[in-house]
Amino acid sequence: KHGVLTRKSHADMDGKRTPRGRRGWKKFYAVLKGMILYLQKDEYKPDKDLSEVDLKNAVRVHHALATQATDYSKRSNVLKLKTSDWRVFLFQAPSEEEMLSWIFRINLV
Ligand code: I3P
Repeated sequence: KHGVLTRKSHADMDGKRTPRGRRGWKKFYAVLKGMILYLQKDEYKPDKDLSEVDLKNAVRVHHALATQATDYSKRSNVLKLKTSDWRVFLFQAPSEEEMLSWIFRINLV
């Protein structure tokens, strides 16, 4: 699955709150491949190698939990992703349908 997702980092590894200055929203082109959610700056191109930044932004979604971010009301169509190393991300999808589809696909991994 792939598509545009806008990310906010809420907690870093071990659940520590992401500090101010790194809590902003950032738009990515997301690709879910195997157990990894790749977050790339540009649209996915099959024959292009991932940059160092792309690799740093990639999130392992094995044993992660995706839910609707019902406690976050500033934006719509936002899902919350908790990873197995206790990071927390919010991802805004372009529509409710897309948000539900991402939640379903991430939780299948
Ligand atoms: C954050 C940025 C986010 C905001 C966050 C700020 O600043 O303005 O948009 O979250 O508020 O800390 P920075 O880019 O300097 O990290 P919201 O859009 O959800 O308000 P927060 O600290 O209350 O999460």
